[in-house]
Amino acid sequence: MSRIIVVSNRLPSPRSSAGGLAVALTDCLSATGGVWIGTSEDIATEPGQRLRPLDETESLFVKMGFDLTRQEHENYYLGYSNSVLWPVFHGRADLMDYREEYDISYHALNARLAAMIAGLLRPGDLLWVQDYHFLPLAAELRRLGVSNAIGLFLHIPFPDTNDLQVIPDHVELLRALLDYDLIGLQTQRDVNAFLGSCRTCAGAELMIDGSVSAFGKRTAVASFPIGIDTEGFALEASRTLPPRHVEDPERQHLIIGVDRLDYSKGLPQRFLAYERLLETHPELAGRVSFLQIAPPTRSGLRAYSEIRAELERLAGCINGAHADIDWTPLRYIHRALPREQLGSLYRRARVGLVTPLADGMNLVAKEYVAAQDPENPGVLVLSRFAGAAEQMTEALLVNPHDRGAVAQAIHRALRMPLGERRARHASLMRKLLEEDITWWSTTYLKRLRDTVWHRKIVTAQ
Ligand code: ADQ
Repeated sequence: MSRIIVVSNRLPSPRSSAGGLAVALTDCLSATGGVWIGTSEDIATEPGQRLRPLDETESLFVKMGFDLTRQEHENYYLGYSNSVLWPVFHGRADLMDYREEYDISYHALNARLAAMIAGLLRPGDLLWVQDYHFLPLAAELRRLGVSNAIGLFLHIPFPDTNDLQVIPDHVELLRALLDYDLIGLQTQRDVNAFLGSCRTCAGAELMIDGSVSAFGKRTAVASFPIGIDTEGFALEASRTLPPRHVEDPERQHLIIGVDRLDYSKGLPQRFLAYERLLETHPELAGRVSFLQIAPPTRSGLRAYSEIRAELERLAGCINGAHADIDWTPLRYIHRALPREQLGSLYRRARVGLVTPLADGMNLVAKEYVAAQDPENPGVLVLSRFAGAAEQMTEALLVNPHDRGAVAQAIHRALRMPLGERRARHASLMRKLLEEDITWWSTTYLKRLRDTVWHRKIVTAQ
């Protein structure tokens, strides 16, 4: 059987948020004796030229790491990946900080990684590349003569053409993407955006089977909405007791938000919507409490320290204006929580607030629903701009920029009759169970195999 080789920025660890991904891929990788490649946590003084096998307690697949130098961390990771691609792909071209040294480092890292991977590949191996850190990886591998099947899954949204064109070398990025056999995106919206950009920027031809042809190459493109380990998450949430100090549900309704601290997650807008709720519904004073958990990421980038300062200021203002001796309306926790605590907190919360301004999928929306007690479930208030909104139509869908509408949706969620809550939860859950993380990985890999099979037949004819 052919091995599966996964490449991702981070390697899976029980602590990392790649949790669901690791669950899904462990089975496929173990069955094929596969390899998972990612950056190690060490900083090297010289760019390494070899992949290093890591830690390997009794895992059935091999984890291999490559070290970044401090300069690569600055220029490739914080620079091109997170100051160019991340903001632009999330519709924040205004935050792009493009520098030539970032661009050079990004391409050099991908070329170096390609050379390391090429030395490891056997005929028949399938390569599955994860996310925006490695857009040119397939092109670099093809340059080295690698003809194995290579697929990409992009976890973040694909930008509209106008945004994409802000990146100086966007045509080169598109040209490189066409070296993948299959490009998987989160939503149909992303597929349309990608095809639109290929047409506008590269005069690409769209084929009847959904593939795209440009630069003399052809790539299959489709959406594969990522899921979670729905059953496992639901079971764990029902078994774990909520942490102490969470208020009595009879007295106070809990509203919860859980996000990495990122400007794409719409946190200031969310805080202001909550404030609007308190202003327009004074009878809720002392009866609701909003808990926002937002661990830091990518510290070192200005956009991230700015959003942190803004949230701290807003939280202070809202509590200053509305708190009472025995009531804190908003609690804001700036660190990660253990996953098992997260599940029981979700279950305890009457409202899940997931209101990003742009998001590839958003797994918190799915985890919140999976964690609910089906007999007495809470209600999900979900941004239409999260990829999850394409599937989760029974949530209360909102425009996160519209404070009044979000406040109204929270109010509606708090007052929603039990029958309606159960019905909405049941249909959301049906889909989450059907299209879970295992469905996602098997569907993607099947499509990748079929694509390559089809290519072989066409070439043979
Ligand atoms: P992220 O932007 O990281 O992922 P998301 O999908 O919400 O966003 O996943 C975050 C994960 O981290 C969730 O599993 C959540 O439980 C966990 N997490 C967040 N805050 C936490 C905390 N305080 N403590 C513990 N755990 C916490 C990217 C894309 C998304 C896409 C995913 C998967 O940006 O759009 O859904 O990849 O494809």
